[in-house]
Amino acid sequence: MEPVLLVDARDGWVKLTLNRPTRLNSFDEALHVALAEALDAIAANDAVRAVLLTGAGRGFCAGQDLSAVPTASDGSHDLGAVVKRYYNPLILRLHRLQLPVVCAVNGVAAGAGANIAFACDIVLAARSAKFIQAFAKIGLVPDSGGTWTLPRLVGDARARALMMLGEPMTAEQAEAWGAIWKVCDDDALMAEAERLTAHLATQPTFALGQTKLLLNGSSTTDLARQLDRELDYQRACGATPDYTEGVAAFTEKRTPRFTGRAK
Ligand code: T3D
Repeated sequence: MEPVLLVDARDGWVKLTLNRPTRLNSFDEALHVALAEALDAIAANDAVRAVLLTGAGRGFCAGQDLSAVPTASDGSHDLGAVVKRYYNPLILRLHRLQLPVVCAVNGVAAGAGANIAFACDIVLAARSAKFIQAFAKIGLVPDSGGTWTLPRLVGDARARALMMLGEPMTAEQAEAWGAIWKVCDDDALMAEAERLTAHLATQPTFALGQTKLLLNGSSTTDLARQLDRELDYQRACGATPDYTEGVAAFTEKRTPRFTGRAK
């Protein structure tokens, strides 16, 4: 049987492909477990300096597999248990991973699938892709951090309408509204996403991880505290070999050779 997650180790980066194409890569338990294990292995491996997340087939991810929601013996569903066990830890893994995570949205991203994409750092989408906050269509609230992330990306008015109406946001709207970095032609998406991830894997990884931490915290703090955090993180970056190398390369007018390390 095909693995539900394809893990493809490249030179300094890893490509993760959700691989349940006949179900539009919706999440069952096996996919959750495989993705959690892969992200934990990546976090523990200093040789990995960037991640690319994408989907197999014509969709990126249709959120929860609606045919595989765990059912108790009395026939009831505790969706809170699924969210607590799988979706919340997944979003926090992506948010806290001290590496750039690129997401290549190759097709429809619905429900949790859309919000998983928005939890990544740099999102590229195929021109034919769309993002659907499908939750209201089945009587649920948006989860996987969508109510936190989407209003910050596109503003409250758009987030509210997208979530209450469940209407698709096209890839071009997503780019124009600031929800994603870039739209690519469908046949150019993967090459562009791989090129970008490979580039990030050669960059000063420690500084990029610190940048991610600063951005993650910026909307829930005040300016004075954020300035203090920038000061601390800048001090840490200034002590890295990559800072020394970056300045030397600038002075010598050559391309820097970053190690990505903190020490
Ligand atoms: O545990 C919990 O439930 C809590 C957590 C919740 C998180 C969530 O994500 S809730 C939201 C769940 N997702 C959805 O409600 C989206 C459901 N899917 C759709 O609305 C549509 O499939 C799409 C808009 C995404 C795509 O439409 P379309 O027309 O391009 O494709 P399709 O024909 O609907 O789907 C293709 C196949 O994938 C189809 O199977 P078939 O008929 O060919 O055998 C369809 O049933 C299957 N599929 C699509 N989405 C799901 C799915 N199967 C299971 N679960 C899905 N979410």
